[in-house]
Amino acid sequence: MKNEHHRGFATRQIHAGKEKNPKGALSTPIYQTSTFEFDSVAHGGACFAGEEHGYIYTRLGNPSLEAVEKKVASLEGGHAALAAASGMGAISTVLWTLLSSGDEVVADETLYGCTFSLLAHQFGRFGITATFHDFTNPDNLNAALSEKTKIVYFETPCNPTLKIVDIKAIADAVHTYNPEIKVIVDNTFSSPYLQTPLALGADIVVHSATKYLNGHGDVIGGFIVGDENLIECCREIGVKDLTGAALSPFNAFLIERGLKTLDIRMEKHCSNAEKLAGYLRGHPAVTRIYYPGFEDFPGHEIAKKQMRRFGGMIAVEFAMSREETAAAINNLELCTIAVSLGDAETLVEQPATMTHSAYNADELKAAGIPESLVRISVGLEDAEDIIADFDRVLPT
Ligand code: LCS
Repeated sequence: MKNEHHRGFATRQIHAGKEKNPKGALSTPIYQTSTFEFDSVAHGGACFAGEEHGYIYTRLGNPSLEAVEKKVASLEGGHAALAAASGMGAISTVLWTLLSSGDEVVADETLYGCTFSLLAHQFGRFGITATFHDFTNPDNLNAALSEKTKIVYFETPCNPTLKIVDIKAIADAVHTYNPEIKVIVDNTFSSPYLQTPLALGADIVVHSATKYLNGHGDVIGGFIVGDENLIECCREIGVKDLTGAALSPFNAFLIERGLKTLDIRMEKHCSNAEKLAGYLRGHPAVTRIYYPGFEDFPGHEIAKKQMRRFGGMIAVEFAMSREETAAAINNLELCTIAVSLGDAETLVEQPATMTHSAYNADELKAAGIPESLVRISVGLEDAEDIIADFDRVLPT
């Protein structure tokens, strides 16, 4: 797209990354191929001589992936992006690419369960340590950094408590301590429509594209966004040799299609969440509600500063036992009990037993995740119908 940097978000979500197709196809075709034809075998060390467009093998690159990579890079305001087979594929690819034995990761303590498990329970086997802290207090971060620190890692809003971390404050503090440390932000809960961490000083953004980016609950995918050097390393070392976590061309097509409506979907997710949160706040069965849009939510002012709106996620504690809560949730008819988030359907889950079951009881406590917490990914249905579903099952 010409003059891409001057175009608005909606224009870029539709047009960025798209190449003029030689056959005139409007949408990027699905290049469903594992390998690419060479004109001749390489000679004299000049490998890749046959593939004039630079495509060799889909694990290393493919036109369907390239189109969606360019779109995501544009939306996040990054130089380049790399598609991965899942959010965990993206996260493990960037971490394995950047870390060596003896290095240290300093992470926020509230993370998606599998990210936490990778850092807390798996990396130790390879001589990489991770320490976990509450990044809402900058003193915790400053005390944790050391000469071994290579990566500072966090989400905001955090999964599942919606805790808000100040991206600019953390990036500034880390880079003042040592500009070589890479600050990685998982932007899954916001999507680039609501928040762009690179513009606030982060070095790298990771995504589970399974969620809002694709938005239709039919794909597992992920992205890494950063400078060209980093993305090339992640491609040529990370995906190629370490993880092999390449996205399939068909899933690249679906994500590219989903992204064309990201802004209008996010607006509706945000509006519906606002309405549901407002209803739940006034309900006698609710004891605590976690929603960054409320003025009395810790981090509300930071969210206002760094996010366009407050997102489509809510978490709730009820004035009921864990069993009573489960019984009420099990009676929902419209809303679906399921992990994942960011889909058209409203999804309800219990982190302690589902998405965050990798945390043990002490780790849940340290991360501020109550065992009875219920997380709601507010969908795109009519808000009145979502509210009516909860109203029917909650005791008054
Ligand atoms: N980062 C965040 C913030 C996530 O919420 C997830 C998945 C991932 C990374 C990993 O992405 P995946 O490999 O699944 O594409 N979160 C999930 C959740 O909350 N429910 O189910 C999956």
